[in-house]
This record gives sequence, C-alpha cells and structure tokens, in this order.
Amino acid sequence: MATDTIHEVSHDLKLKYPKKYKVYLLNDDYTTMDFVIDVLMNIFRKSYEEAQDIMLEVHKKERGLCGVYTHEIAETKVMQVVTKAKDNGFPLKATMEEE
Ligand code: TYC
Repeated sequence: MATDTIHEVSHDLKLKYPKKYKVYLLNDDYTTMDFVIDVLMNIFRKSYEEAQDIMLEVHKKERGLCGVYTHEIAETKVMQVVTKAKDNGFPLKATMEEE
C-alpha cells in the first residue's frame, strides 16, 4: 500500500494591529477659545461639552488629548488643524505621538 505523505502546511498568519497615535492640541496666546471648540467639534467630532473640557485643559496645561488614531488618520487631523487655523489667521498647532 502506497503511503502518501501528507504535507501539512501551517501558515503562520500573524494578525498585526496598526500602531495608534495620540493627537494633541497645543496652547497659544492668540487662538480664540471659540475657534478651538470649533476645531474640536468639527475635526475631532467632539460634543460641545467635550470640546469645552478639552479646550480648557489645553488652556491650563499647555496641551490636551483630542483622540487616538492610526498613523494616516492622525496625520490628516494634524494637517486639518493647521490648515483651518491658517485660513482663519490663528497659530493653533497639533502634534501626534505614538501611543
Ligand atoms: N490660550 C488661548 C486663549 O487664552 C485659548 C486656547 C486654548 C488656545 C486651547 C489654543 O489649543 C488652544 N485665547
């Protein structure tokens, strides 16, 4: 009786999760509080109450966490903040760092 060798192929499929990045808004002396709230609601999809809390945290502690995203989305948020700020004549900045 012929013995066939059965080759078991074990695919070592590793599921890798994408790295996540924290996006922070930075404080400055010129951007208005209302504009920061607008940014938090429209770019970071926060409620008015959440936006107010984050804005005040940035105002008091120099930076505040706006959200955690994959690299591409975090990069886009940072760009959107700078572009919207520039368009409105404000120096508001955002930064991202690996979680
Ligand atoms: N410090 C600003 C002011 O007093 C308000 C402000 C808050 C600016 C948060 C930037 O990310 C910021 N008008």
